[in-house]
Amino acid sequence: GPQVVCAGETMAVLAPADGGPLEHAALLAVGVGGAESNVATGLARLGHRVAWVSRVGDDPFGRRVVAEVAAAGVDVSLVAVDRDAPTGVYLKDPGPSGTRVHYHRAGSAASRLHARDLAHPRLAGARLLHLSGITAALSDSCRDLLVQALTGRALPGARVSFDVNHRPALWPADRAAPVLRDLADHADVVLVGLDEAVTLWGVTAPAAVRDLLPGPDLVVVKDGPVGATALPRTGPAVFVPAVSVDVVEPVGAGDAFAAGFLSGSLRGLDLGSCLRTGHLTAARVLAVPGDTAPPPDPMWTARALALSDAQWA
Ligand code: KDG
Repeated sequence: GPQVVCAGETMAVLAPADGGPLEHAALLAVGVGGAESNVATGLARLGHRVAWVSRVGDDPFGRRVVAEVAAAGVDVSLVAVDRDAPTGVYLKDPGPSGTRVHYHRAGSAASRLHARDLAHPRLAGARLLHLSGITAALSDSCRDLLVQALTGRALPGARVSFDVNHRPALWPADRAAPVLRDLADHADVVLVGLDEAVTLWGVTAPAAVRDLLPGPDLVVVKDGPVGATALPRTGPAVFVPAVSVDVVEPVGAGDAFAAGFLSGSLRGLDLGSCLRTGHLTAARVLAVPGDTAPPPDPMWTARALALSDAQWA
């Protein structure tokens, strides 16, 4: 069975082929994106056995989504095909102040995910279950899946990692803040952007985020191009600066960071090496228009992990 299980919605992505604003686009490029399947493909490409649990519509985009996730080496055998609900779609609208997203996902097949979708004997031995706060905004049954999983009832024995992933286009900060805080506090590992923590909870420093979330063994606070801080329950916090990249399109970089970080953690690396692996993996996605990218070459990663802190920075 898989070592890691990721569960959540994945959509077809339509983005202007010329990288310009959607309003004037003549051609749209079709891709695939979903926070948890982005993490799943990242982990699979880093050599882990990963299953992705989801639902898609019985439609061409559903088949496209499943085919692309499977092509990265992810086990998709537990993805259900729903005959009466469509695969979600989202549009990217690049602009001078970043990429805005527009969702067409209300009532999607994946919004019908529920806790029972994780109750499969093949998943029983997994070490890690990865989830995100996006799922909490999709439907009651989706939110129940998170609650069951985070209270250890959905996949007993697996650690749970939770990426807060507040999506303002799905729900405003005032509604999301208490829900995401409570869910995150029940996880074993939490990943959260400092920008998100500011918007949701009004905290502006990694240590303050940690104070807000006493439950998890580990909280990782990401501060974009500055770097990321891992704050364990006991022991000192570890900060590692990000690698500098020319950003082509940022969507998916957080998921790639999560894949790299969690890969390091599954391999038993120290926190600094986990953070470095996260940064290196994120850098690859930042440099392409799509939401996922092949991870760095393992030889390259090994060399980067061997650098001293001074050489890395
Ligand atoms: O993290 C990237 C995701 O946000 C993107 O791939 C689409 O899953 C997605 C979402 O709900 O925004």
